[in-house]
Amino acid sequence: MTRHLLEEQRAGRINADLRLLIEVVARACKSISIAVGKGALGGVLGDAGSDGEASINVQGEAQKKLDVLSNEILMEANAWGGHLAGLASEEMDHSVPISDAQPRGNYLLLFDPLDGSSNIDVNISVGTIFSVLRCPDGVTTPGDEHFLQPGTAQVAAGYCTYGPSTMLVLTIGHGTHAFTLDREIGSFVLTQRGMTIPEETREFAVNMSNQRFWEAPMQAYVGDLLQGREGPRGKDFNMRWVASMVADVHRILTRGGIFSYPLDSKCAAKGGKLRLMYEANPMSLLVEQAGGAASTGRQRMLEVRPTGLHQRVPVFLGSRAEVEAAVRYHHEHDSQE
Ligand code: P6P
Repeated sequence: MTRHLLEEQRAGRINADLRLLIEVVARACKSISIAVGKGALGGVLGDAGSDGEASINVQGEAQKKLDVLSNEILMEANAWGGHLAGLASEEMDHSVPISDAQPRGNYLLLFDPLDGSSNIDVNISVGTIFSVLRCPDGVTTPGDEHFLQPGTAQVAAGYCTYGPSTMLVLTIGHGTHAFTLDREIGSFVLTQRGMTIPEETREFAVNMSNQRFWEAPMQAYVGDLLQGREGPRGKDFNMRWVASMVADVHRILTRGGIFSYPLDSKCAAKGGKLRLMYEANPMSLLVEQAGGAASTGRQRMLEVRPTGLHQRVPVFLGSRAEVEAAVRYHHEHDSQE
């Protein structure tokens, strides 16, 4: 990965500070991979909290021990990196500015330290998602408001998936590339340059148990998928749902598909289920850089104007033609209202 990033730096597509920041995050992901890989042997499975009291995060979700540990690993790795002005995490109510005692840089790092963590205890792939923004000029102690930049402002985005192999998938705005962790030498090795999502797909990823709660356009869209070749889409579809966004998105980046977590009546009041700043935006940049598309169903994801650090949005992303089809169902529905 170091060689790849140095080549990007020589080509003028990245500066040393951002290169070194990405390398700090990658090293933290290696540490998380080791902790996740120990499973029950590491004494870090199960819920966080003590005396039988669950630890609840800002999302109102029970934290897993590995959620807390992963967050600590990323915080500690970046505290003395010297490339950041501030950090924000799914696991923390507010962003944290780099203190005066620590070296400061010009970037803002946002992350979901361990997404899909409900899958940890059943040994299913989980992952770390991260997004990098520039700290606004003249701001030395950034607050939450300085993180509220649209996805188009990201200078880098990536995830690390802790699966059968540990893979880090990264974009700095010039394609999406995959690196596989060689555990014997402890380095991420470039294993796929220029990931490309097929334009068309026959595979969709959604949690079907929410079907009765979906909005009408989503009901119509998925209903037509399920009719297969006898229906208006004229072809049969397959379904996958890991319930770990990193695993589902990695499959789509690798072989195509559409991933959706739409609005439903359970989460509509919150704006959706998935978080914009450190789930939807980084994943959307990776997908667009691989030739795919990403939308809320009603607008391009990367153009959403953030209003809150933990803001939630509906998500459609993946094979461009299929995302456009899903968006058409929403536009046709809305235009008839
Ligand atoms: P559900 C994991 O908690 C997560 O945030 C994403 O990784 C995943 O895609 C989604 O929620 C799964 O949600 O409702 O199917 O459990």
